[in-house]
Order: sequence, then C-alpha cells, then structure tokens
Amino acid sequence: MAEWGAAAGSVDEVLLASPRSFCAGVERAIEVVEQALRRHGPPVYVRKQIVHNTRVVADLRARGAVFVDELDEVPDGGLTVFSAHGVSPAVRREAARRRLPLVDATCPLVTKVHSEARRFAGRGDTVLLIGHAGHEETEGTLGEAPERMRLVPDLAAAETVQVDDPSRVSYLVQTTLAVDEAAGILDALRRRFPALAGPGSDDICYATTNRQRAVTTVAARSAVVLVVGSANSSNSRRLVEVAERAGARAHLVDDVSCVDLRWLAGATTVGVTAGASAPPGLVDEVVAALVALGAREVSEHPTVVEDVSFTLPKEVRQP
Ligand code: 10D
Ligand code: SF4
Repeated sequence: MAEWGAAAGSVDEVLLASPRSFCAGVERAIEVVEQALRRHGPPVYVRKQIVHNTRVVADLRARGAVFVDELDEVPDGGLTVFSAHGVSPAVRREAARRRLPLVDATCPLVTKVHSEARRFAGRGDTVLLIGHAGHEETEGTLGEAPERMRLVPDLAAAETVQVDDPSRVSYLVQTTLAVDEAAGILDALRRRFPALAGPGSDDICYATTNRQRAVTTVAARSAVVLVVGSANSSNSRRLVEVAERAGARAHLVDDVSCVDLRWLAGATTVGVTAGASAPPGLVDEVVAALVALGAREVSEHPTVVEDVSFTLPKEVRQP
C-alpha cells in the first residue's frame, strides 16, 4: 500500500513515444501465422518464436501454433513457418530435404541483409557483421557464408577482429541495434580498415531507427521510461538503453503486471514506448494503470509518421 501511495502521489503526466509498438515486419509475420492457421487449420509449426514477444506467442499458441526450436521437432508433412528473424541456408536446405510445406515469415528487411551477405562474401570480402552473438537474426545471417563472415559484437571486438585481406572488407549490421552504438563500432572498423565497404542503405531498419528517435524525445523529458517488450527482444532492449542514454531511468516490462511501483515513486513525468514486437494493447494497459494512479495528462509525441507495409508471402496471400 505504501508503494501504491508513493507512486499515486507523484505520477502526473504520461508522454507516449511515437512511433512505438508493431512494425511492418512483425505485423506481416503474425498475419502469416494467422492466415496459415485459418487456411490449413492447426497445428501450424513455427520454427522459433515468430517474434520475440511473450504475449504474441501465447496468443498464437492458444490458437493452434506449435513453436519448435528446430525442424527435427516438426513431423513429416507438418506446415512450417520460419520466424521473422530469418534462417540460415542450412535450415532452408533441411526443410527442402524433408519437403516440408513452408511459409517464410522472414522480414523483407532481414532478407535484404542476407542478400548483401551473399553479395559481399561472393566477391571475396571478409564480411564483418555488427551484431549480437546468439541472436537468431545474426545466426541466420552468418549462415550465409560462415567461412567468410565474422561477428563484431562490440567496440572491443572491432579493435581486434582479424581479416584475410584488409583491402577486401565489408560490413553489415543487425537490423535492431542501437543506432548510436553501431555508429561507434563502425567508426572503429573504418579506422582500422579504410577500404571498408558497406551496404547501399542502412541495415538498421526504419522501425528500429524511428522507435529509438521517438524514445529519445520523450526520455529527455521523463524521469522514468517504461518500455513494453519481452526480455529476449533485441530492439526493445535497445530502447531501454537509448532512453537511459537520453537521461531517464528506464525499465523493460512484458506487460502492466511487471511494473514495479517503486520505480514510479517521485516521478512526475513517465515516458511510455514499446518495442516493434510488442502489441499496442499492452501499451494501452500500462497507460490505463498510470491514469488510475493519478496521471492527469496523457500526450502523444510523434517524431515521424510510418507508412511501411509488406505484402504477405504468396502461400498465404488472399487471391
Ligand atoms: O529481438 P529482435 O528485436 O530482433 O526481434 P523482435 O521479434 O523483438 O522484433 C522484431 C524484429 C525482428 C524480426 C528482427 F528484424
Ligand atoms: Fe523488419 Fe525492422 Fe520490424 Fe525487424 S524491426 S521485423 S527488420 S521492420
């Protein structure tokens, strides 16, 4: 009760970062599973989490999606969906060998990075992938040319990574990294490899970039920022870090039940945003709770309007 009272006494204003929540790649990936369930009926097997969000996965599971770690858990003939984060060619080969009926929900902007990896490696470059170890997206991208690619997870690695021929080096970036952090790593790589070549357009995608810019704006005016998203969501975790660098205390919450009232004690202004895989309804619940605690004003803080959408894969497209 004391924690409730302290939080209730202080929260006055809620600043909503915009854009926030679902991106075009996540909307498409969820729609792929929904359409597959509608047309084929359950079970539909999904390799890995379709997107890194607990609620999205639980909802689809309740409707008949079966989430598996690897293809050997899919029975012969089982309709299979690849997650939004993409897969390596080895996984594609295995699906083809087993003749699994397949729908690929890989975000087209992840596919773009895979194409660049093939192009750079194919011309003989050592390809430096700035990204996080163990993440499904980087594992898939590295799988395009494992012998020619090196993962660069941080500045320390940028200072020490070895290449075969410094005149033939290129870089790629995981789509969900922090823009400022990736820029620092890239600077270090450019210093070491002046001939470093890169992609024609940024690999960090529009949704990642826009959500980071939006949270920076609200974090600068907030004591605390609540980021709705799951713990394994790279882009959501980056929003927490970016908000902290902009001067706020920031916390990642799967949903409103994860909000610790002690975080809010003494905070008059609370910023709210959500990662690209977090459903908008979860944000609404957080805002409703802040209003119930006594926030008098809730305002939107748009930085950019998004109008990106992707067509569905042909297997689940409406005729
Ligand atoms: O962990 P993450 O940020 O890469 O993925 P999440 O599923 O949270 O968000 C969507 C981003 C994708 C699919 C990577 F591009
Ligand atoms: Fe695609 Fe970007 Fe969304 Fe990832 S965060 S699914 S790359 S639009």
